[in-house]
Amino acid sequence: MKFPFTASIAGLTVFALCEVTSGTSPTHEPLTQFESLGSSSYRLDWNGAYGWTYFVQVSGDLSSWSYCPEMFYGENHKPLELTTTNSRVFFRLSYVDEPTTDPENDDYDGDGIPNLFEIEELGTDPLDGTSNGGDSEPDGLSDGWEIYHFGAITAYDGTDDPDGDGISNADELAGGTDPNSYDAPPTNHLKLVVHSQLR
Ligand SMILES: [Ca+2]
Ligand SMILES: [Ca+2]
Ligand SMILES: [Ca+2]
Ligand SMILES: [Ca+2]
Repeated sequence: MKFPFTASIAGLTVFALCEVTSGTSPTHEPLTQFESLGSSSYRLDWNGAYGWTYFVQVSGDLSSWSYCPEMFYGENHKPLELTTTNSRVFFRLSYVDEPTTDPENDDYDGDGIPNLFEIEELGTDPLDGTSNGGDSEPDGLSDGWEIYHFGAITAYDGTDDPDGDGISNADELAGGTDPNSYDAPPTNHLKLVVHSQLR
């Protein structure tokens, strides 16, 4: 569901779209407010909800969108202030209504890369698991996952096991475990039952 609004400010036409891209409470879409701060600076604000996470995307043509490298969280979030010289600006506000207390380190799209790292370091989509930087080597590990964990895409391959826990990097990625931290293998308890017979 979308509800766009427009405003003309000093010859600059600014559009804002509020679009629901995730969540299960479409009846509680945040009411957006938009204002000019002068000198091509703008403030976007909305009515947030406790425990919810918000992402803001910006576009100049409604075709190419970029995430603002900042996370917004809860009812007392900080409004977004933006300066631009573009003749037209569009905003898209997305929210996730799954309650969380650690939105920056959560991984909403399940690609193994935390939300904040996606928007701040990689420029990938934190709400799209296929947006992970690709696999340019290729070694079965997404570039984004490798950069997050190893700082480079050439440090290790999918079959390597730098933490020595017997779980390859490819399996750590698939299982959502940390490739730099020893994960104890599952313990198989062998139960020995001895039957004796009294004569
Ligand atoms: Ca992610
Ligand atoms: Ca992603
Ligand atoms: Ca490992
Ligand atoms: Ca591990």
